[in-house]
Amino acid sequence: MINIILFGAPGSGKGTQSDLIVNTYGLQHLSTGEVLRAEIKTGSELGKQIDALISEGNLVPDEMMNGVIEKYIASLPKHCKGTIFDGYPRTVAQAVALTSLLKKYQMDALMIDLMVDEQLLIQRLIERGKVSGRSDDNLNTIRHRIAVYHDQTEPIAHYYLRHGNYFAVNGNYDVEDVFKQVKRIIDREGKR
Ligand code: B4P
Repeated sequence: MINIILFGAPGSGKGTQSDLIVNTYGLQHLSTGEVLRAEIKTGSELGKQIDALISEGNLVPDEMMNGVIEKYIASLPKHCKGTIFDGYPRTVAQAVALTSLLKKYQMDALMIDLMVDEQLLIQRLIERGKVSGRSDDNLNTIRHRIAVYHDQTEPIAHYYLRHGNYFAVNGNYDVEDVFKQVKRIIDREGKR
């Protein structure tokens, strides 16, 4: 079993690489961004609150996200090959919660950090905004999301670095070239 935390700034390619990993390795995929967008689509009161936070480029509260992950891990089939955590954890509190949850089920996870230059992140998200219809893919919100990433999310990389299960990838290349790097890490670490 291999659990992978796909990490990186907004637009670094977490969702894109997750799809390739799922197709190649048959892992389960949990995108917290997708879970939240699905809740917004239901039109529920909770969805409205989430929508207001995401549209401004802010994170949703840790307790809400940790609850989602707890339910997800408890529902995993016994013989699954592992999970890609796409967009989670995004704060140190979420990282601490994930570590203790995985421990409870005798599991661990490695982190793959997709490192992309800021100008390229902005360019990709502006491009995606032309077709995604996402309320957070506009220049002002993108800038705020990147600032939130540096402030609240980036410190998690040090947490995994300290625990010795951190791997960086140069995410500036095209999708296939980034995937080659990701694949090398999974093939090597999956054998341990
Ligand atoms: P997410 O849905 O996680 O999305 P993201 O960070 O915007 O994008 P991602 O990195 O997946 O980029 P993608 O592959 O699509 O988060 C959305 C929001 O939800 C957050 O801002 C937050 O408010 C909330 N949220 C989610 N999880 C949370 C949590 N745990 N706690 C609190 N709040 C949470 O790539 C972007 C674009 O680039 C695409 O158009 C793609 O085609 C293109 N692209 C990708 N790789 C490329 C490459 N190598 N070359 C060229 N183009 C590439």
